[in-house]
Amino acid sequence: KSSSSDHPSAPSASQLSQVAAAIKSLLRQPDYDDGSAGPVLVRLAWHSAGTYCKDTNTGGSNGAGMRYEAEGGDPANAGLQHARAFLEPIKAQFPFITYADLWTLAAVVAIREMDGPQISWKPGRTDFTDDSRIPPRGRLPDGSKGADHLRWIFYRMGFNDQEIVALSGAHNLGRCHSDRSGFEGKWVNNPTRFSNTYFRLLKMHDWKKKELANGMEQFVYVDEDLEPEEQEEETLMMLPTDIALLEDPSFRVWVDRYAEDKDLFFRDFAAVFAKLLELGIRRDKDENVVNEENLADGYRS
Ligand code: CCH
Repeated sequence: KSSSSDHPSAPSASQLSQVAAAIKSLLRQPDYDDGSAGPVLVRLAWHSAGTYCKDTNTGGSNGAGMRYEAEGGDPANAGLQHARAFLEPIKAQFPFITYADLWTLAAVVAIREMDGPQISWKPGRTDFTDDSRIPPRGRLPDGSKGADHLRWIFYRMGFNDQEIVALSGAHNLGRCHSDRSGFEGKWVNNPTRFSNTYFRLLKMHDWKKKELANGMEQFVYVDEDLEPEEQEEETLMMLPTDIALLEDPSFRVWVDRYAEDKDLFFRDFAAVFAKLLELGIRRDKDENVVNEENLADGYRS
């Protein structure tokens, strides 16, 4: 066997199942948001990977750069310290797992526990030991923009239009927080259960532009049949980027298909989320991660 097979940080299958069990048991958080850590854990994994640039092969989920101020303090990552804090006891209990593996595995476990698809995931990511390889800010999407922006951001990672729409279906989960992104509210009524409801609501409702107190614009749907207090409670929202999926003809094809066919959405989401988590990660034929340190040691895959 080549030396690369003895990857120092690759945990065994039984070690990983212990970590997965521990992640499952922390998902229920009665005092946090909608009672689950799941949605914010999914966003942590996505933002850790979504910095990838295929032309320069920089960014991506290897490294866990959000532990450093340069990335963790990016306003685009506001609120994700909660996700990292939820996972800290697991890292303490299982020091053999890297942060980069833990953050990505947590999302995969959370999605499955929230009734979503099983997503394939591989260990072996390493953690940066300084902030010298952290990608520049500005690589994550801005919710106030439109279809051109989405393409500019996601094409850079190597995704196509269908994959952009499938990934966006993650907005079935969780909510916007006015003190994090400045947007406010949730996309679906049950934001801790993974499904294709986001696509169905996107098509079904007559979304109205609303200016928030902070001057930001989002889209809302208000059920006029409800009492005013109930309306406040039940108001659902969409970001301008979500509405762009509805209005752009090439994105719209996939909104329609995913709204109709939950199984297709689950299959496509599982494939594209697995791809997201592997961006920028090079593996040898034994699936071990090839990183700059072992390349520097003369390693060849
Ligand atoms: Fe997202 N997302 N996201 N998103 N997102 C937000 C919350 C979540 C955009 C903007 C926002 C993806 C794509 C996009 C989740 C998963 C994914 C928020 C609210 C904004 C704004 C943040 C806050 O205030 O806390 C934009 C723009 C895009 C462009 O495509 C993709 C891709 C994924 C995953 C596959 C999840 C989950 C949340 C909920 C987080 C929570 O804390 O509840």
